[in-house]
Amino acid sequence: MQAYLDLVRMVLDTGSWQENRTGIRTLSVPGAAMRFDLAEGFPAVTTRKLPFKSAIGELVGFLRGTRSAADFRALGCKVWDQNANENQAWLDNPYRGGPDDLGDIYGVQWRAWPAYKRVARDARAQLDDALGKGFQVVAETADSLVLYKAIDQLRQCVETIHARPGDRRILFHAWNPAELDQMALPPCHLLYQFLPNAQRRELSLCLYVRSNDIGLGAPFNLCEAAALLHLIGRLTGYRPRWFSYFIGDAHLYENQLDMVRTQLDRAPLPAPTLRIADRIPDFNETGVFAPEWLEKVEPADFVLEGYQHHPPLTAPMAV
Ligand code: UFP
Repeated sequence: MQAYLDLVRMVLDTGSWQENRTGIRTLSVPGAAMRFDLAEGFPAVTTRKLPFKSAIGELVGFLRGTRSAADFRALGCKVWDQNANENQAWLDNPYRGGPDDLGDIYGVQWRAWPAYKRVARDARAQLDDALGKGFQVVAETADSLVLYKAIDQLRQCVETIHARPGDRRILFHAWNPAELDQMALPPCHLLYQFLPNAQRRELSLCLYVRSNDIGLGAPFNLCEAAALLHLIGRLTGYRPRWFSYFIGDAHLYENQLDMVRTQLDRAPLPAPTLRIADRIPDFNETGVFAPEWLEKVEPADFVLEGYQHHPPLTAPMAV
């Protein structure tokens, strides 16, 4: 995790102070990146204790399309409680469905992106094509039909890795402009692209994060995305390899500076490894292609092995 410590150092050394909606200033840098070779180990922060169970609980919630902080809590993740129930802008939002509701956040877009098509009334071939792909007519206007389908982007990615690994279009997106106003928090990690290497049977991932809290958010987001890459690699029979992590606004909140400075005084420890439970079939070993494990997987199926870390450190999360 030297790459993470280098990023912290870079933000401390070159960042400039910015005001933002949370009321807590940040030291910010516009544009940053990290790259990890997952063959060398799992990118868990070692200069403090990573909240691994919480991060995995959140990932599993996303995989199930969860939109309730109560569901995240049941999976072992409490990070959504404040966003659901204490952020005044969300409490006043007409789309909030009651206590614990988070709206159409990440997982809803990953697993059920609401997609519409408009087809001219006389375009019979287009209509047949859309109906064949699972769209349904939901409205009519004088000259056209409106069709709807919830797109499972993640499942489509897994199926494409399996069927056409040379495809350069294997990605899923959470930034749905039509629904940004229906979310407790617009997505931060928002674009995931998978890059299979069929010859080496290696799978790589590029992730784009528009806004990243480097103290608390980045270690969490790194862990989740790397675990997702491991899971998808297992389901498709690919070894996880390069994980590239691109950040738009990379920032440290003023009230986290002590925490990260303490981390810079600590020497990073060897990277742990991630083990995924045997019950989840490895396509290479079993020949069983079972993408339904995307929603059947449980937090306990992810185990961090050989994790050495320095003592825990905490800082408040800006909401
Ligand atoms: N944030 C992350 N990672 C996440 C997430 C939030 O770093 O996965 F959901 C941080 C980034 C930023 C704040 O500090 O939360 C979101 O605020 P904004 O929408 O104003 O960028």
